[in-house]
Amino acid sequence: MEKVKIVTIDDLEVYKTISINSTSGGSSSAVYSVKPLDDDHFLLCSSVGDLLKCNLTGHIFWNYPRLNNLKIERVDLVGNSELDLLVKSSEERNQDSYLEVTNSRTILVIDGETKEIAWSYEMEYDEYLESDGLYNVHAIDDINSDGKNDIIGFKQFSADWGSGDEYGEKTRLIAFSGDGTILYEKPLTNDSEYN
Ligand SMILES: [Ca+2]
Ligand SMILES: [Ca+2]
Repeated sequence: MEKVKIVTIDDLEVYKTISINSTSGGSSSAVYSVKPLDDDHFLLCSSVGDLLKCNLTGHIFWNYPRLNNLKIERVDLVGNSELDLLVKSSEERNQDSYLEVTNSRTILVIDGETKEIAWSYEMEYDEYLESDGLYNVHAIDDINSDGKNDIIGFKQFSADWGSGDEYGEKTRLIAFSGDGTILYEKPLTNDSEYN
């Protein structure tokens, strides 16, 4: 939760403090910028979160997902046999910049032949706030036998950690066909499989 303080221009007194449920994760080291749009609305961006349009009550009108630490895999996923680009966020921790996130909210596939974005996946804002995004996204062998490679990743809800439900209902494997169709999304395991 972020707090934005609004000050009067005359005497710089704080006359209002707004709470915003942003994706910055309350990182104390994040750097923020605010751009007023009109009397009631402003843009909020930070060095770790998504771009948000908010009003003075803290309501978020829209959010634009952050794509950072870009990592690209070349693999044939769509179109002709030309290699395509799977665009995601790197998961390698940069020791010099702990501001960098290590998960993907968005993944993109760019068709190697047309150079156009073939499809993209964007995790819903509320789900991203809870789960921190997709981890370990990578291309895998062709599992739906359409002649193209496919993609796998997982989501893990931090609320599950340490609560005895680390591999609970909300923590899921997600597999995409190379063409963007979700092939399955299911818990990594469940009680019966433990047994
Ligand atoms: Ca291709
Ligand atoms: Ca396939």
